[in-house]
Amino acid sequence: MTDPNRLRVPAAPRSADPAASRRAFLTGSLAAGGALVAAAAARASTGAGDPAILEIPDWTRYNGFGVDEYPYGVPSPYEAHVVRRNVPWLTAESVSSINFTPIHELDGIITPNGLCFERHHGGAAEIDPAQHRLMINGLVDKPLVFTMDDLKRFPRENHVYFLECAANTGMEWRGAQLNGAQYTHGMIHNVMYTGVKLKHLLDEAGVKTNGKWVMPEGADSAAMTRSIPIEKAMDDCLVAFKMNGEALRTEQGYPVRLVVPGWEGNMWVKWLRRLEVGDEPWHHREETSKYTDMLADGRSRRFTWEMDAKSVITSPSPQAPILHGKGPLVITGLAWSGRGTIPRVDVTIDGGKNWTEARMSGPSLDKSMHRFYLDIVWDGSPLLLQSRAHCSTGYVQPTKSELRAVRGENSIYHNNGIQTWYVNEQGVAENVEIS
Ligand SMILES: Nc1nc2c(c(=O)[nH]1)N[C@H]1C(S)=C(S)[C@@H](COP(=O)(O)O)O[C@H]1N2
Ligand SMILES: [Mo]
Repeated sequence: MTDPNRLRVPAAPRSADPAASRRAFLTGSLAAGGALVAAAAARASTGAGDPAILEIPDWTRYNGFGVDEYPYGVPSPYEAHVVRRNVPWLTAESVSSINFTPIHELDGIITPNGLCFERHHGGAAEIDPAQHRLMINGLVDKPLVFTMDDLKRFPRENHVYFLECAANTGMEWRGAQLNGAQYTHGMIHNVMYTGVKLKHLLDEAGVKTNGKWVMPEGADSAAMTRSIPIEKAMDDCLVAFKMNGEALRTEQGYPVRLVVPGWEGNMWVKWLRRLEVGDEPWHHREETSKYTDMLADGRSRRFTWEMDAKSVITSPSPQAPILHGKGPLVITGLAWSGRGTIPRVDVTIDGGKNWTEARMSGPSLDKSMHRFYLDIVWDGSPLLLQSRAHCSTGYVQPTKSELRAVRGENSIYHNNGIQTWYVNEQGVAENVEIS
């Protein structure tokens, strides 16, 4: 374990929003933070004498802001700390970098668009949709070029899928590293996509019998390319233009991205401009070799595209300590599998001596995140928290040592081992490893 304070989250930045600063009378309580929350919870049990209930607050005395203050709504200024965060020392520059979804602050299964982690190799391209085209060429009967309007005339579908970068949890291969679920497990998001089945577009072009691979290419400066077997392309891949009902965000590939359900994020080419059909994959392309898992003997695993079942407790966790002391405690987390659904998650509070089946809540969708809860009464003694996902295929999430026994220590990608958080008597949590 490296210095647990290294990634301690800075205090919530004040809102830069002018409407909020006009209401400067609010800022006194804005700065209060966690201590106040804890105090308020303690008072709730006794009730009497709480000024917050006895006195009329300012927001009740005066009108709030009018309907046109925010033509596009933004979160409450009190939620200003709930943002994507970067780990500056991980990458050299922000255009070829990664940030992380604040999963420790979220609930349910849907990631809000503005909080979806970003991974770009050449920055986020800003594309005029009217000028954008998608071409299908290579081993097809009839090469085609689609405008965005053309794409929107094909039958559409809606699906909720998680996208996980293969490098998610990659820093944890050799031992506990980063102190927060956002950093250890935040290279993931889960949104509802609206798009057209890739199969419809390929059928329109007519794939020749020797067309075995589809090679998507992005319009960004990285011109990212990957190779996808034709079976997957014809199965459930989508050419998507909406996320959670609205247009894709620029950083998620506006105006159109490829969705490759259950498979590693690298294949989900953003700013999609071309799909070349070929008879063999683009092995020589840099990105294909980069995302290869190294085994202990130096050999590499090839074609490891599916994301195996995985889970993490999002709260309590290092960035989401227990602030209210002993008593009722909601333990919650996320589980997902690139091969199906998650019918069951087990949770332990004693480092694996006893496991309890968690309560699943919310939709259980194929290749989507699942939400689980374990509601306990905390006696204030230290906890060793772990969660273990069961995939609908029967596969069970392995421990980190089980994973290392098979994969060695030289990997970065596809780390789906069981995560442990140690919570002390004060409710402070940290990233540890116990097996
Ligand atoms: N065109 C293009 N597509 C891309 C990338 C890129 O750099 N350029 N990064 C890939 C990687 S490695 C991942 S993990 C996902 C990240 O998607 P997100 O930014 O929506 O989280 O996009 C993939 N698609
Ligand atoms: Mo990635």
